[in-house]
Amino acid sequence: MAYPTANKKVIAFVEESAKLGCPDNVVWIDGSSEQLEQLRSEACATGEMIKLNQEKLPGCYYHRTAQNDVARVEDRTFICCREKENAGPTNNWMDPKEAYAMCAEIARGKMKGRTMYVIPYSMGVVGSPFSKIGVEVTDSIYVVLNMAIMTRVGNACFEQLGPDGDFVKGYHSKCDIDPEKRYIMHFPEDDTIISVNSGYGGNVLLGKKCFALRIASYLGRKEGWMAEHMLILGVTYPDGRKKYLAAAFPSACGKTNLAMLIPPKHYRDLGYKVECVGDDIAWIRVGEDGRLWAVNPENGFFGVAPGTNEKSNPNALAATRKNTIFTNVALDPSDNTVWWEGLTKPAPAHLIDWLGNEWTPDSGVKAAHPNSRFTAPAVGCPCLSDAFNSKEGVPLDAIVFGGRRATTTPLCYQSRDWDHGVFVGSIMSSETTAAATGATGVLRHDPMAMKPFCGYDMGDYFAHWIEMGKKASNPPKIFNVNWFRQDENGEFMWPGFGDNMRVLDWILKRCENAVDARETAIGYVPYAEDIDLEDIDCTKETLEKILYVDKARWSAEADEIASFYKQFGDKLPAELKESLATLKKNCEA
Ligand code: SAT
Ligand code: MN
Repeated sequence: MAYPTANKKVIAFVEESAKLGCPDNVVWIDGSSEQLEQLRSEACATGEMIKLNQEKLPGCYYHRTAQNDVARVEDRTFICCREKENAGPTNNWMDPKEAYAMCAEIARGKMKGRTMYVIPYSMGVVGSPFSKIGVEVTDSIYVVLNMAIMTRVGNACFEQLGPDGDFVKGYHSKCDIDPEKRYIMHFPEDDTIISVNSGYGGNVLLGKKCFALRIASYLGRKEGWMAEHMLILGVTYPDGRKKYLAAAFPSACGKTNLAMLIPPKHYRDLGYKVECVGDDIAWIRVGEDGRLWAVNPENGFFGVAPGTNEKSNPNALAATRKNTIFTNVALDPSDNTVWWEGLTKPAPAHLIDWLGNEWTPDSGVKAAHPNSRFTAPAVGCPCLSDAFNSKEGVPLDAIVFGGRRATTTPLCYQSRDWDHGVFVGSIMSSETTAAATGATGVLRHDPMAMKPFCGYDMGDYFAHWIEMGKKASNPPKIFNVNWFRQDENGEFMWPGFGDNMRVLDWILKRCENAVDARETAIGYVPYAEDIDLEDIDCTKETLEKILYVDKARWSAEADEIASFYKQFGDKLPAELKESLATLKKNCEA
């Protein structure tokens, strides 16, 4: 057949893949709207997708995954580098030879009776020096249509690649959606990803976590840049100045909400605006000016649906009203639209739940899966930044880390300097969420929110962070936030959402030395009077409580960190050891 590319490596990869999977046909995705529309009709004809009410939700579709396939599977995700040691203590490892052989055995012939689609895609604006090309083969139309939202798909990627360019290879096959044979395998030394027996987002949209974080973090270390699990947002001031920050939070901790935040009314009245550059992933480089510059390599949002509503995140909600794919939410059969917990109150009287069962508010189960998702094109977001398509990205003033912590970690604090900031990121811990399989609400260490996504030894990753600070003559300031403090009754003490603007405001003021801070055992903490409390549902007394640094708790935390750090052995940078010793000493003083 005639191929849409002369790139021999692409052709060889596709031919090998077809030999393994034995599909009935091979279809090359060209990125045209006609081809995608054809695939949508096909998916609707087979029941893989349902067309939603096209008046209320134009271009929107609905999909259910298998019941056993609703989240990332961290225990079945592997880094397959030649030396086990290079995967580090926080990753599952398998020998690449063994992993290739095992996957081939699992995947062999599993595309029989199916079509194999070849998706050329770009992470980042096609033609930007930041961008990288991938080719994913898959036997799932759902994957094609999601990739066409989340990445820049089509023949322009082949033009960019040229006859000899390298790309990240991704092989995905649903196989039998057998959870016992589900594997998400990364071969960073070969720029290769293999995903078998899943049809769920983070396991199968290989441009996202697999490429843009696991493979890219490995490439970043080799090539001197960073791939991070971070949103990127811009704040425009009343005088027109713009400032940008990147923020790392674990999955399902509100990155999309923060990235699309609407400031409180009195900020808006003054002319403050927040714009979204990205909600999940940042690729960061040192610019000629010595600052760190960030791009969002994605082209859409794969956001958590439950809790998204007109109040919590009107921008995300607006983005989902057009050309969106909904996965595992509930269907409202009265008008063929979608619903999820928190969308409206009260809940509709009758729905079809994410499992396809009749549902009423008395059913005693959730109508939408807690990790149900929307896949929405970035262009549909009303607060999308002008810089979204910028080839250079945006310069960062601040980097923010944050987790879900009921106690101990204050609302906000600033690190003393870059190296201490790396420490602050490395000691992040957070309560687990429904974004990954396993128990939720369990406190675990999640350095830089990268525990599930770092493609190499995390000790080396910390060292790479320290190194990046040395390479940047004017690096961003580093902060930590915690929106999730709870009182004795388990009630959240900080209202969060748009009110987080008040904390961002303090952070950006600190970046220009425009506000004082209190030096504490853990770093610089805001004075309560410097956090704007106009028209907020939070008293100064409560604010003081959540800004308080409890040395006894932090001393215990330091011991905990010491035992967490042990696993990194010699790879733990001296700078982090020093910061830990300082923390311990400060807590005893
Ligand atoms: O499922 S994804 O990995 O794409 C989303 C997430 O868990 O952050
Ligand atoms: Mn994420």
